[in-house]
Amino acid sequence: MIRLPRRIRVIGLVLLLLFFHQSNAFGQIPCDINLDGTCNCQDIDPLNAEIASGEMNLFFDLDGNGEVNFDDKVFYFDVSGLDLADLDLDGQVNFNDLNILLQNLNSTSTSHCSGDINADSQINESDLLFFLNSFNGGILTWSGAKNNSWQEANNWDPAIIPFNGIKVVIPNNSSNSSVILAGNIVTISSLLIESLSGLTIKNDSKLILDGSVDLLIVLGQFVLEPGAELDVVSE
Ligand SMILES: [Ca+2]
Ligand SMILES: [Ca+2]
Ligand SMILES: [Ca+2]
Ligand SMILES: [Ca+2]
Repeated sequence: MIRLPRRIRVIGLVLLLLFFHQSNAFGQIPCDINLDGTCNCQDIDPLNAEIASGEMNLFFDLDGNGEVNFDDKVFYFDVSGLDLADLDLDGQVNFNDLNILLQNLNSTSTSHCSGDINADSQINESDLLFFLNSFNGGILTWSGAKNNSWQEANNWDPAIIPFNGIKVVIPNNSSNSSVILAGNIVTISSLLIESLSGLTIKNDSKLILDGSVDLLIVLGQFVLEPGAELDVVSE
């Protein structure tokens, strides 16, 4: 686990305490925990690592509730005016951040700037879902740029195969608008098929809709081949 030198931690703690009692104690840059004059992952990653470790070094109890957990990271980003989905900390949530996350997907890291948004030392679909929810409401839209296969990332915008928690839209203005789901069991949050588009679930496949609102809206074609399965799980 990464730990700051004790002197810096003590100074940082004093300034954090001051900050919570006097809102401008950090001057123009409230996110600079290690006091090197800039705000970056050298400030955030020790917090990320502490949350992931499950330890309770109260230096990192930024919201002062006696526990160190993800809420403290949320608090840090809140007081710093940053977005949790802003991986490169440039003040914007955009494709640069998404590309960082996709490059590091399915790896082990405690770095926020590599993509561990939820501070559990893994960069995985949980972080990707968190990112997409902030980026575009957690929606993947069919483009059909390559062919008609659901399981081809390049048929989606952004180019990610839909996964659990994602809202899927198959719009009218797409290529290869007769989408085929074959050879897979897929769970998503909701599905919208617009009027000139269609989806066929092949006989070896299953689509599970597990969400809370607008789970299934079909304005176009929706074909379940004999043996194909559709499960609708309403929360
Ligand atoms: Ca700093
Ligand atoms: Ca806390
Ligand atoms: Ca950014
Ligand atoms: Ca993570």
